[in-house]
Amino acid sequence: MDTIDLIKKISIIDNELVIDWMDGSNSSLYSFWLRDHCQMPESRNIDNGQRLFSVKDLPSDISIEKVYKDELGNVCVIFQPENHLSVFSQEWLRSNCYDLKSHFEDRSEKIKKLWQKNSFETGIPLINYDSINESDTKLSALSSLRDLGFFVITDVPTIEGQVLKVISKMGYTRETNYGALFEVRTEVNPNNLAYTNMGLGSHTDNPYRDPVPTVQLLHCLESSTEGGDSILVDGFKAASILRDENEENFQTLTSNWINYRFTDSKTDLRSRVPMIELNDNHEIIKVRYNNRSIDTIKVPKDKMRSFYMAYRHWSEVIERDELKIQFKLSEGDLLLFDNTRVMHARTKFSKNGRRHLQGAYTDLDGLYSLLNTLEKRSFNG
Ligand code: NM2
Ligand code: OGA
Ligand code: ZN
Repeated sequence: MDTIDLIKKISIIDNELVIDWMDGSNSSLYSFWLRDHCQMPESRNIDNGQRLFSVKDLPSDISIEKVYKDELGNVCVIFQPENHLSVFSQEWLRSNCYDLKSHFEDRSEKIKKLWQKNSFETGIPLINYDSINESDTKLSALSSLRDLGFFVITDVPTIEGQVLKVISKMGYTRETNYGALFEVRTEVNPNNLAYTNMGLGSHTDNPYRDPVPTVQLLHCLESSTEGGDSILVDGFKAASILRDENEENFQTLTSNWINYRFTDSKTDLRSRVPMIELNDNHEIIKVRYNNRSIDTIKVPKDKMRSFYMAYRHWSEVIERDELKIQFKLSEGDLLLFDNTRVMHARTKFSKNGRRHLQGAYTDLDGLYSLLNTLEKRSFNG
């Protein structure tokens, strides 16, 4: 046998496959789960690995009749009443068993490196445009996106539309009513306060759109005004501070959903979502907040007072100086951030001089897919 034996003993107890691992741990795998995860060619397409049956096609009274190791060390299981043979490699069982390995998770606060102002004493994550096509650069940039929620690309050619070229190197553009790309500069009669010289408080973009664009890019083409600094706040860190300071306020914002809305002459976008969203383990997975776009607040009458207490507390936490990193984008800088986690803001800027950013949206699914692929490749050498 050329593979390392990971399993000391296998047995069947109470319709579960019980594995005593060499390292002293144990697993107990339910018959139905095991049959459903059969890896044989009649259960999975050989080429793409996709499952060929529905769980309803399995008999409801599945049991494990027999289990043994073959000469290669694979675990062979006979299921009744189908008399079905499934062969599992030991490695597959070890990396998939549900009692030792937790579920895949890339959105939760649990797997992120939460940060605040003093977390970046050695600088923020920067990538140079010249190396953007290299796998190692993409891997480290996208790891920063997953772990910290943002990175900055420097020396991006200051050519109109370049932000879309950057997206095309990593994923797909998320087109919206603002266009495939949007011009962030002072306009006459703007449909959005982003298109003025006003300062903007900490916010996430488009909370009135469901699903929200999950990644935002801002590419600086011109920057000669006074002010107009960029500010970032880790929304997950802010939400965790809210929870530490007042758990009830935190609960209030996760459980009372509100409406956001954006309207102009051609558009009426509406959503009903929580400001802070949790997963099934009560971990923070998403923040949505833009004070400019909150529609009439309608929460149950008996919740209104506590809602306002929590909402006010939250709006104060996200503006704390100790949470903010502040920097000025120079011409050629491109800021990319997770719009479900990192809140952004800007300081007001002078009317003299010019400030022109081109913005666009993309989504985390495509970027994380590339990251997962690059990680697998670098892991396998
Ligand atoms: N812009 C820049 O989500 C928002 O309304 C913020 C978005 C107009 C695409 C501004
Ligand atoms: C935006 C925005 C920030 C800036 O366009 O969504 O928040 O720096 N702009 O102008
Ligand atoms: Zn914005």
